[in-house]
Amino acid sequence: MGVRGTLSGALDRLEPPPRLVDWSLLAVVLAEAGTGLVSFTIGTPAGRPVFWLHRALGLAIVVLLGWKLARVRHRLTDRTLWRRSTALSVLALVAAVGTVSTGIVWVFGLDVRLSYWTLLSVHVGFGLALVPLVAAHAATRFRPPRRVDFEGRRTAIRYGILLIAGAVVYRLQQGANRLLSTPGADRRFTGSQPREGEGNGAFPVTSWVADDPDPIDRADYRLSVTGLVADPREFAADDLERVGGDETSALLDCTSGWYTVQEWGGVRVGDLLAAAGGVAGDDPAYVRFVSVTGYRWTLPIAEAEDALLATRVGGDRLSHGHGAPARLVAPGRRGFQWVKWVTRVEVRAERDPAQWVVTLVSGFD
Ligand SMILES: Nc1nc2c(c(=O)[nH]1)N[C@H]1C(S)=C(S)[C@@H](COP(=O)(O)O)O[C@H]1N2
Ligand SMILES: [Mo]
Repeated sequence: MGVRGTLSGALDRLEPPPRLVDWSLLAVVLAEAGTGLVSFTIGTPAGRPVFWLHRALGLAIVVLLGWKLARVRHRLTDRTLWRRSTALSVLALVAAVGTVSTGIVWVFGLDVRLSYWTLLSVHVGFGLALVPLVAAHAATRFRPPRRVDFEGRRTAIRYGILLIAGAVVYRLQQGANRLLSTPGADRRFTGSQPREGEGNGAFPVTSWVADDPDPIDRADYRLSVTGLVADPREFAADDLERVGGDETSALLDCTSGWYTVQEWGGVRVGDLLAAAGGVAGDDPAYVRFVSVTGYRWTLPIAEAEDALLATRVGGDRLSHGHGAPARLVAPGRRGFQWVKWVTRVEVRAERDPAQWVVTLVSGFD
């Protein structure tokens, strides 16, 4: 028996009962959507396990899908077996193959750009389409699992082996990246690829969805610092440069899959608040940064005070695309939280759950 025979023999022995394969696929797809979305909020290495889990589960999908296709292939190839729900099955299959293949290619560091879309954004698009498709497919086709399907320990062992195999393949893949020096080798733990160089021209202008304001006239620009501060006031762009003079090197990591390290210049937010009389009033616990477009993000106050309201990057004034006259630099946070074109800094008592929606719809009129 050759290597192939051994491998397919091992896979056969691992294969759970059909109903379990189906429901596992649904469960893993949901877990992937969950870990994928959560991973977007992670910017520090403590969150690494989320990325590992996402990749290992992705490999589990490959194996589960292989078993499933081997079982149902004839329903697609034999026309007499086509039903109305077959179209849905095919769509779900297309989305699954699209998600998995873009994920795998991305891990090797290849990127195909379709205007604003990186391969990672295409992966996310397929993935988000996959969730309702698999759910609908499950509703039309899946049979409820039975007690016997679970086979107790046997199932647990099978799934344990699958997950371990996923982790091993993941390590081998990392080794392959290094060995072949694919562009995937110097990705960050978030999967993002580096953009080298200094200043405005060195990294892409990226908006989360549709934010694209007209350039702000420097002479007319006012930043208002309001809320729970002793002396709410407005700052002109030149005022900001006077209060400022801070420099910090910080890493911007965009969820569309790139990162850059830049030298940012501007005002430490703690100093900005001090220039507005300092925090005052009941329970100043958060600072909200609001863009001219309405896009906004809120940070806990201690973190906000150490963040930078940047007016410069790489020694030059920020370009319009990068958020001139002033943008938030929030080290350890993902790029979408680094609000550009900030016109209001507001100290408040509450967090701001609506920001999750606002960042998505901001810019759509
Ligand atoms: N007002 C506003 N700020 C924004 C965005 C946006 O769409 N609107 N996009 C965010 C995203 S997704 C990223 S990755 C960074 C990108 O910054 P850059 O365009 O300077 O590279 O800005 C963030 N700040
Ligand atoms: Mo981003």
